[in-house]
Amino acid sequence: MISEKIKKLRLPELLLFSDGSPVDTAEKAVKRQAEIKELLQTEIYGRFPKKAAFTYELVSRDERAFANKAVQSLYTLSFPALGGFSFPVRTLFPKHIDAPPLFVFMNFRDDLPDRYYPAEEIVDNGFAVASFCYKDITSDDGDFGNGLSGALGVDRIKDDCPGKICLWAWAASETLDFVETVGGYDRSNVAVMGHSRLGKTALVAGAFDERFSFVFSNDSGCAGAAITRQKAGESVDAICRNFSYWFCPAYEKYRNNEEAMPFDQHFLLALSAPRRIVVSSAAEDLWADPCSEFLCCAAVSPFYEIFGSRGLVCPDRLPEIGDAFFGGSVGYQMRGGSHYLSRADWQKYMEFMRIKHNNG
Ligand code: GTR
Repeated sequence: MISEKIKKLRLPELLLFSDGSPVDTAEKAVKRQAEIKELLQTEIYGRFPKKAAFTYELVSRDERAFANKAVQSLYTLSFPALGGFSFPVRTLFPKHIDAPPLFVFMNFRDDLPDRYYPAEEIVDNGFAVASFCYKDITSDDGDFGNGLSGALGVDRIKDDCPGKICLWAWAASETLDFVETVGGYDRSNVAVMGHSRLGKTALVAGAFDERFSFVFSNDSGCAGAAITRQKAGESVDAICRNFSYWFCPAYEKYRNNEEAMPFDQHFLLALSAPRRIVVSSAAEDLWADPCSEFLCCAAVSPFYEIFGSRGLVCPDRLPEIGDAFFGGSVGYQMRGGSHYLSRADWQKYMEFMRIKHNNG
């Protein structure tokens, strides 16, 4: 049933190189990932910026956060080679665990507590968090003259110049570089996570930085974890009408022309293989389209199998509220309710990390 649905989508082949030769070994799958990385940079997200050296400064620290259960710190990261561009990063470490797994969490706001960030509950569960607010990287609009975008001199004339998603994803990678210098967490268990536009961003960050052993994409929909072909809700045309600046200019040519795309969103998920992914949907989030998000997880699974891992493990039916398919390296879960990053979603991500904990 699922394979029939996927066949009907007539997706571009993940397991064929662009010259038509087969991708049938793990070694070839890695080469195919390099090809796909290039493709997604030229066709949708733009060029991922180069790493940059940074300095950091501790701004404030609360050693007794959340009833003395956690240490919460605020830092500023500065990038001298980028004209002094800087952004704030918050860390939160539980005290009762020496090397907790870590979330690099991109949020819409910088406050704590926040409705998308149940911080106390996360540390109580034994997880650490390094977070930043995406608007501190560059604004969420078509102005490319501010923040990281201004510092890089992004030129929107170029077809493959980075869109905003790519710039926010770069900041997730730099945040991880920074946390590595601070230490105090389990380096083999680091997740990158975001919701909605930042769920798309989490997938891009995971694609470009292999240190993220877990990639969590919450309600990311169009240009995130949903297959674009025959998608319900938001289309390429709709997303480009409202948010063309999230992407490189080349993406525009697929407006009302999805069939011409030499990729679909399972290509993006494939860049994180064989690392672990969870795609979450909310049942009422028809704009994101839960069904297309689910099918994307199924469509990337054969790519995981080439690496000798299982992709999505699920019954042969469409998902229902309360499903959490966590048997393979590609997880999918659907909760009831609308577009939101809820406590229930966080609980699922923590559960998945506990099950799939890397021991070395
Ligand atoms: C919507 C947009 C979606 C999604 C969402 C969000 O307006 O159409 O693609 O990213 O915003 O980020 O909240």
